[in-house]
Amino acid sequence: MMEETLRAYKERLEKALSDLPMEGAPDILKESMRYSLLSGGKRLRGCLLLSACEMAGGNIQDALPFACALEMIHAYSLIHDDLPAMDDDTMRRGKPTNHVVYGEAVAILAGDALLTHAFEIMAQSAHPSAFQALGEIARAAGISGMIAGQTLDVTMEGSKPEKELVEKIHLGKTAALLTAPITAGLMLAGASEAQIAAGREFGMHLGVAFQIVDDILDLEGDPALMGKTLGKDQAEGKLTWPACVGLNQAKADAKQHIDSAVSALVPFGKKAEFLQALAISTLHRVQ
Ligand code: GRG
Repeated sequence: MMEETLRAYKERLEKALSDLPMEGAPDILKESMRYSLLSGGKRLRGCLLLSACEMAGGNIQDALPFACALEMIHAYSLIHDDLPAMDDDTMRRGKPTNHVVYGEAVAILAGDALLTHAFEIMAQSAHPSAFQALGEIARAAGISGMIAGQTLDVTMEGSKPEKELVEKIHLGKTAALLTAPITAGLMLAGASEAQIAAGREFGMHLGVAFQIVDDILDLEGDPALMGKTLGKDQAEGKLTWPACVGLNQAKADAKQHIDSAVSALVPFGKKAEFLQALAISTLHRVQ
């Protein structure tokens, strides 16, 4: 049931992403943007936004440009994260990374273009809550959200893994872009302040759990399923949750965060079942 709903959201999103207008872009830029944007991926952020909007009685069609925007921002962050100056990765989603195929200059520009284009797409929405949702997504992607987390991640590499610092990194680099789809989706559905606060609580716990599981998968995952090189975190002195608390405690903590995420959505009753099941499924993910 959860898988079927997820498949339907994903299909809707894939079509919208594939149909995105990119007029005026030079062919090589368009090709590089589409290479990363349409290269698979779980589409978690886009699906979270569509389902949060539906959970609060909103219209999926109104939410679609914002779901696409989140996937564009996510794709940009992965392109830049894979660059030699950052994580220096050659494989992503089972394919060569963007800069390996198009060169560093075009990859940087494709990332910049995806980020900018995401805001152009959202700005075209005439929905009464469009500006509020756009602001929410900008904050999550920006200087106190994803960029803050990534800055700490890159600059604190090799330092002592302290729980408080690692949680701050996880809240920024990962949880911010998993919370914004929920809160923005709820805003587009005209949800109340209390509902948005509950959604924020859900997103933050889901996001932190998602990154803990990502850290665990770097240690014990299957590179073929993950579609990228694993085992780099330890070698590079990355500040991961298992490095702070050990592997077994990290697994327990991920479960605890998912339990808290599930509880946060109780006020939505049965309508929250999809998002609750999706959150639980991330604990057992293999990719
Ligand atoms: C501004 C130069 C510049 C760079 C920005 C902010 C940033 C670079 C990168 C974001 C940091 C990052 C990659 C965090 C990790 C989050 C994470 C676990 C990503 C993988 O997400 P999935 O598993 O990927 O949802 P798929 O492939 O399924 O979409």
